[in-house]
Amino acid sequence: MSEVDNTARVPYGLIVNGAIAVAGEKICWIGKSDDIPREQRSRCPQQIDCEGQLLTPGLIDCHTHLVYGGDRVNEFEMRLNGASYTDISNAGGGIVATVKATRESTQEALLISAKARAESFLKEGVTTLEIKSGYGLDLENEVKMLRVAHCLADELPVDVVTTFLGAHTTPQEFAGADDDYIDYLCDEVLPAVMAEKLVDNVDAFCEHIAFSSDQVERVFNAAKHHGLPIKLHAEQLSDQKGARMAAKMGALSVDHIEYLEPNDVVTLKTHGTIAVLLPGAFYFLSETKLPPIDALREHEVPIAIASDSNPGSSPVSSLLLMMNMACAFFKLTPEESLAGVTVNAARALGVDCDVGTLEVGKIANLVLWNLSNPAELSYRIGHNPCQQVMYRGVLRCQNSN
Ligand code: DI6
Ligand code: FE
Repeated sequence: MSEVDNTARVPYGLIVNGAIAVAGEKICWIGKSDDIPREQRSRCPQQIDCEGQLLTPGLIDCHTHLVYGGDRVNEFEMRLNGASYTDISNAGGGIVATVKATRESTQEALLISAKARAESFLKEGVTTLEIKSGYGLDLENEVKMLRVAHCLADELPVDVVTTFLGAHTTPQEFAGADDDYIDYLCDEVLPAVMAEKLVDNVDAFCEHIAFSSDQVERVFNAAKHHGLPIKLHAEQLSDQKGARMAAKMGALSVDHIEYLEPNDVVTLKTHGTIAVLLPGAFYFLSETKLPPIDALREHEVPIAIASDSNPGSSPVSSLLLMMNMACAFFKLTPEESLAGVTVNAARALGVDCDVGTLEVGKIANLVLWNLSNPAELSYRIGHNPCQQVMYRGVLRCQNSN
């Protein structure tokens, strides 16, 4: 997908018989292979014949909870025996169960399990992963989770964007004192993770089982005080008007949004907020309420798609599967689906200056697929056509690909 010529919209921005030149870690030329200037050709010591196959930007998963201890397979069974996600959460399971397991895990153990999950995404051409905290919920354990996310970036050929999600739910030691917990996050935890340079963005869970719009607003004001961009888990289970509040505060994205009223979509457009759809959670929680897709299209709100990879509501390790589910459940077109894990995912993370499209000056994160029609990326289920990945101008070796 390269920059699209405004005069004639080309589906997927596809260049047929295209070529791309890379210098260092950046793209330095892109166009028709017949047009490649001689000096560009001679500048490239290595030439790769892609044999007419599809080349896309590296995929971006802009919403994951990849670092956590334990699993929640028992809750999966409970739900299939009649309990709801909200019942389990209210009975002390749900997010707090994973908080307990995460607090009991060492940094090393968390790294091993998160690395295995990350590798599944990398095998499918993911070159940027967002990773949230939010299963520590105290200073020591939020720091531990964020350090693991940074270790993943050091150990794997992937860019990691970290998001502080201290306001995921109220931990047991603050039970009945949600506002005190919000004070603690704003006054102690956020300044400390900032001082250690561990966070890029701040997120929160605005829901009846988590925090009110007013409480989230306090966290967002603290984030702004530190100059951090904000995003929100909004309208996943009910309409709390969180998305509207977040957009007005300039949020990069609002995520889930099944219960967002179509009338509120215009606020996203006005403030440049991206809609992030999470079909894995929709599917795994047997949700039936669809996000307001028609209104998003009507107001031209960019749509991103992500895995929400987490043990409770979306135990997913495949972004290609999310592309298929976005088409199957939300009726996105395969073109919208690919934009959802590339250009719009980059916007949802505020990294679109560097990645998300194939353009001169952007980082050379490229995926070569064993197919020629881009719609096939969304079409097959459980099939991985990823053939080769270039990360920051360097070919990933086959076994870490
Ligand atoms: N919404 C989600 O889908 C995840 N967090 C959130 O706020 C699920 C978290 C979990 O169930 O562990
Ligand atoms: Fe989430």
